[in-house]
Amino acid sequence: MGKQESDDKKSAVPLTKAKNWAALQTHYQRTKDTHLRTLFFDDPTRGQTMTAEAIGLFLDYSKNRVTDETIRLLIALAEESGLRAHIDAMFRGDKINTTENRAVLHVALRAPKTETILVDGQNIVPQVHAVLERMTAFSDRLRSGDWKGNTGKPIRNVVNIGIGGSDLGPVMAYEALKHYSDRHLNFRFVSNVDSTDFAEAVQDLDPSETLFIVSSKTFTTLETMTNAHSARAWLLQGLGGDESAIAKHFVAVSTNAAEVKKFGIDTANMFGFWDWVGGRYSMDSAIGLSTMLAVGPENFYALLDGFHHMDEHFRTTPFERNLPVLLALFAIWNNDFLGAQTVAVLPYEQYLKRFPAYLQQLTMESNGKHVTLSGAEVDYATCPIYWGEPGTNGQHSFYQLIHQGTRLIPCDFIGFYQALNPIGAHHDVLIANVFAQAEALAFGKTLEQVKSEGVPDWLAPHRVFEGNRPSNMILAERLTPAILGELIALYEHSVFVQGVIWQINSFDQWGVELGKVLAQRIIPELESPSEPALKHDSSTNNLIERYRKHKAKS
Ligand code: G6Q
Repeated sequence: MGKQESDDKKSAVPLTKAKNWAALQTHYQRTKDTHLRTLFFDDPTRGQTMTAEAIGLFLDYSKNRVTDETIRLLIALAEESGLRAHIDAMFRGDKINTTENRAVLHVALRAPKTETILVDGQNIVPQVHAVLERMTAFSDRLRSGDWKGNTGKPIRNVVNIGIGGSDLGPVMAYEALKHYSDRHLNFRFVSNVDSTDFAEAVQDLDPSETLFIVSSKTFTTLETMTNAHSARAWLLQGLGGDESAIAKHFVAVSTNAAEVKKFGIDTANMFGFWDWVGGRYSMDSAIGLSTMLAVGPENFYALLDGFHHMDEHFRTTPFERNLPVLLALFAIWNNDFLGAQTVAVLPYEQYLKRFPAYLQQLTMESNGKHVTLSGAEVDYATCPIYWGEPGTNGQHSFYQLIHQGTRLIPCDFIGFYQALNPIGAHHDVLIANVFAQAEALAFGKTLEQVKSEGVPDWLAPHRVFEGNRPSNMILAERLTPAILGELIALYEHSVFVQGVIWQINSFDQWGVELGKVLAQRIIPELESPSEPALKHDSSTNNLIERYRKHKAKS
């Protein structure tokens, strides 16, 4: 980080002292009692005008508790926060991840070959495409059966071993794009250090037809290395202990060639990426190798195109029509002014069943921060809790709380005009439900309405829906690889915008560290044959002693 940059960061006006923050607070006090029913009654065109459409995505934001003035002030806040300069700095490759002194260039992973993006004076775009070409060649060989296992059989099973950013993206993309995948290949994903995860993933697999992808940026992550070693032992046991089998059955995705080699994987079978790709922003790097193997290089390139379309939309579109910016500003409004503590992401598309889990890491690891870039404690709420399930399933469980509970839960609904597996009336029923949910949340049902339906007085309060629950509706034609790329990049950039406004570093994750360090200390205490001298607090000491007493003696 240059001195100038650090001085700029230090001199940023604290968010709560920003002119437009104060203006938004006043505005909130003035408008907080206005119901969405009133906003829609006062402006019958609201449902058409409060929408934005670009690159095949349609956003209806009319059911947020906002007026034109709210949006004007939120955009003014974004401008006052220097959002434009921050966007340019990210795309230019400035080291905006200041606590790790790194550039943040997931946008380079999907940049066309003709672009130039410099990191430390070097154009990184050719390196990105070189890896993509190697991935393509490998995918073609494996998918065609040309890549053979040690006994000469083609590969039928692909097991990705990775965790966090090296797992959630690959799993989500595999599920999301299953429609486009080669059904002759089986895909499994092992992440948890719980041995059940590995055992169940391989229990019906033939080692001679199985390829492991060890996906780890650092190649030192405890869970991944533990699973990789178990995979190695399982494979060697199944193939008669022939060490030369490793080269045919293991590939690595990593930035750490030395550790890959140490593990015994030929670096010719390693697909690299770079320190300017954060784990949770890496699914479109070589970490997406399992995705490419599943859907083929052409679909993978279409996915990258989708990401890139959103990058360009984000970089060049005025804020008032900029989808990630709008999504971020409503999130800030709901979080910091309306006091919402969570956001529910509710895709009405079964293939997106892992999308909420993926977004949990993207949003909460990025913006779950309590100090600003300059190290000052924030005096406002940062990242809300993200969660969700596909519709309509959630409607029959937790939606009750969204409709009638005491907490405000803004919802992002995602739906498609066309089903990938059209059968009878299913899709109309599905989409009727998502529209109905957003309608019910916004407008509710008053006591008068309930009574007019003949509901007795004693029952009426239970049947009242307050409404005024905000939601976004995101629609697209159908779930294609390109649309998936756009959706992911939409949230990536929305997270970035929120981080800029909150003045935090969205790209480090120091919070993950402490537990890791403490676990390393406890492992030998659990394994030690003699009683260890425990120096933890009384609770941790007691738990360790109890576990040692009761654990199965192996
Ligand atoms: C993501 C985080 C984290 C990381 C995992 C796996 O942004 O950094 O989830 O992806 O801890 O790390 P490795 O890829 O190094 O194994």
